[in-house]
Amino acid sequence: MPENRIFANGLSRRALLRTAVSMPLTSRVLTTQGSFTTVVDSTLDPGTIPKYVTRLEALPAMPMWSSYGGVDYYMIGVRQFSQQVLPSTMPKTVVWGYGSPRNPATFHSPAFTIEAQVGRPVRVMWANQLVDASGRFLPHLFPVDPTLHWANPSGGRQGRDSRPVFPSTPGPYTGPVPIVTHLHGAHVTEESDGYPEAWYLPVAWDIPVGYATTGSYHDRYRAVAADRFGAEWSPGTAVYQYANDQSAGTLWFHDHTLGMSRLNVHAGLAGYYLLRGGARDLPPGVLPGPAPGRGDRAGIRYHEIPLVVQDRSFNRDGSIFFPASRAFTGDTPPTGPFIPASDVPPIWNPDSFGNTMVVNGRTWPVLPVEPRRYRFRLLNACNARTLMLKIVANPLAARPAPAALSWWQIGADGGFLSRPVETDQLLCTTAERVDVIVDFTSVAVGTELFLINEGPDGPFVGGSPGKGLTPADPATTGQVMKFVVTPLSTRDTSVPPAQLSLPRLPPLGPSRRTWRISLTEGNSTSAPKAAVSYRIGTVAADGTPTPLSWADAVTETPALRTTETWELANFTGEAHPIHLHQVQFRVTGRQPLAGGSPGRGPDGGETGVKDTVIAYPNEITRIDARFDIPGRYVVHCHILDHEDNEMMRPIEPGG
Ligand SMILES: [Cu+2]
Repeated sequence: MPENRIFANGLSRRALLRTAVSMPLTSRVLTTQGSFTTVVDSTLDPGTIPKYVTRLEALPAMPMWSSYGGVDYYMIGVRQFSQQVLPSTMPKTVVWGYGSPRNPATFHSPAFTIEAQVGRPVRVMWANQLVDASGRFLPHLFPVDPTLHWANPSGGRQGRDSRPVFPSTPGPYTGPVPIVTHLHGAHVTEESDGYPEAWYLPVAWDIPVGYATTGSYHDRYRAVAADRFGAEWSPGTAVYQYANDQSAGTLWFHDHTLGMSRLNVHAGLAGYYLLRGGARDLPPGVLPGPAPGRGDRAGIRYHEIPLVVQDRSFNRDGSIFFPASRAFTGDTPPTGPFIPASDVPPIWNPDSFGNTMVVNGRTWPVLPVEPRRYRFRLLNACNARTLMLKIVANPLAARPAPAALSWWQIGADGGFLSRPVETDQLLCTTAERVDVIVDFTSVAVGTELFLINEGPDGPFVGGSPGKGLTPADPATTGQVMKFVVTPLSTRDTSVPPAQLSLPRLPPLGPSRRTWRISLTEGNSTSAPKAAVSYRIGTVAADGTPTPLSWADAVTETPALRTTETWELANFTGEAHPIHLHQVQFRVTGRQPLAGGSPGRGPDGGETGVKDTVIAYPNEITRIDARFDIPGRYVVHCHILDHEDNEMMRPIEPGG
């Protein structure tokens, strides 16, 4: 059976490497009774999905609830609904998304964009509305592994936010779903940061007796919010306030519930939060625009467009596929033993890769563009996939494909770079944002160009296409979207990117101390090549890693208003995108773990402020960060499958 055929039907390439080539098109799923059953594979062959038949959804601005006293107020619900993610000739997809309850048409996955201004606080009531029409809770769309250290509402107030103990291998958790929302990249006080243990269930009349309805930190932060900005948190909600006292940048929000983020985000809980204005933005008109704004009339032509890129696999009924058993990865015996008979979680898998590319909630969309400059805000919102993005004339060209147009990167994560960087290929791993200009000015009307992906169909270990890296399947995940050049409607008055002068980046000052962080993989004692967790820990004086767990005491207490270095020593075989909350940091360089090399400075796209950085295998990645708000925050890997299984640690700035 050809590789692509197997890959096309929902099995990851990693799984392929570890399973017999004669594997039938069936998969084994764990039933709710905890036993295995073999079912006919129901996944949709991505080769049967027509590409470039659906127009890109530009993602409108999220409507505001009200605005007074210098604060913008939003009420944002989380709901379940159907969306035409696949082309309109195919079934709709049940997703979760954010929206304004006053207008059900605003619910979308990914969310409509929150447009915020520097210096003007935004207050959001985040409401968990995952209930059906009769007020019953909705179970998760995907199988929830209850053996991780996770929110665990069924543990009650004593057992919530724990790793529960089971007498026999459990099936998936099917109870009410907790949510908690994190604004990624925000300079924010702790009660509004979306701490993983500050989750809450929806208000539903059938919540089982004895369940915890909130996480361990919810009550304490409710009191802090009431004290700090007078917000009342009613059941099923949390009210967060974002000061927006940071540079203009490309932020995004997503779910952060302990041990469930991979599932809640995969179901659709992600959206953009664009922060504009202030001293570190460019005057209006310099960059291509406009972007979608609140209350726009229909028919406006946008020249700044957010692009949220995600990989997904679908079932033939249009639903999103997510593995129901560790057998999916194929690195353990398919029938176990699993926890408690071994140390292998029965449902969690080490990395989730989809076989279909989705942009702004549509598979392989097409965007008509004029012969002018466009500003794109790119976000990799995949669970685990690293993207290498290129604009080419032939999407099926042999990899590495020749670029037809270059990217002009002007910003990353939390703000602008020190100068525009021209490049053929953008490397963008999970949670990273890239702010780019593409100049279509000289492209003939009628030309078709393609956004392709040359990143791997599996864990990223470094390298580039043709140099130690096998690019994604050119027929499926190797393609992302299409541009079609249409006649110019109005003159382009934006500044050509080569002539742009970007806002100056103030220096952070010298580093006063170093936090040495280790990244490690925990392997099973029964299946030695199988990862059963990923860890963030410390580094001992002799350079060896000390892996720690979410449950261990805080070991990093950065000083306030002081620049300090974080060394991320990666002892695993794959790259991990490491994210620090509260701060925008500077990448200062990388060095082999073994030493003996002078190392290298940051990549061209890392010369601005960042909140997520790629830590390559067998290297130490160095960043400088300056915290200035005391409280409890987290540092974690943004491969969501890792984050959910121990690759996250609490930190206490000022502690
Ligand atoms: Cu990781």
